[in-house]
Amino acid sequence: MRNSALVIVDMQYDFIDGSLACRNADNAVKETLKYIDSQTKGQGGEEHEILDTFPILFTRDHHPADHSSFTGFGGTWPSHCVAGTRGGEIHEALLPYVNEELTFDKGCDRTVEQYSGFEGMNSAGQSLGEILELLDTTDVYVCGIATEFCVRNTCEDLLKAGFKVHLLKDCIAYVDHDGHLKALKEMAEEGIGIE
Ligand code: VGL
Ligand code: ZN
Repeated sequence: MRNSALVIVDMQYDFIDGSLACRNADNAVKETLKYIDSQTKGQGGEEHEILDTFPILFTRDHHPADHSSFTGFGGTWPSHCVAGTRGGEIHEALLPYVNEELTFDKGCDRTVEQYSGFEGMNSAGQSLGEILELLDTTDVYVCGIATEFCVRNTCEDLLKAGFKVHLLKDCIAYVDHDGHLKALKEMAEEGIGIE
């Protein structure tokens, strides 16, 4: 039997309308909501029922204010997704689907830039990969921000761990359009389904 789950990568305000606003971000949020609806139709919208049949997991970029990826602290990115700020919050339209146990933070250590959500941790210290295994997941659907960085690294780690990975191409946002297309092409060559 196939068991599917959805992983929503870094759909946080700094990547949508904040310091690192990405292209197609508003549209990606809308398309993600449509996708969730299409997968959960007929379930009455009850959160627990949705979670039973189609778990939705979230990753968050979650940095301290002096993170080493920020300009001013040795890095190249503007300050973004600082823990406790609006920029670090998940878009409000998605909040009905957010569940603490299924929310995984990464980039928390100031010395490490962690693009992949795979090793992100929930508040109980469990990783995304660990929880997907506990859920007997075979197929992981991925959407979020940004194609070239966190989405790509998360997809590649999922693939390496043995999951079948399906990237929802209408539900992703990106830093650069050419970079996005190049990343999609390379991911397809690696065996990630672009759907
Ligand atoms: C990301 C740049 C810096 C991402 C995170 O989520 O793709 N990009 N930190
Ligand atoms: Zn970051």
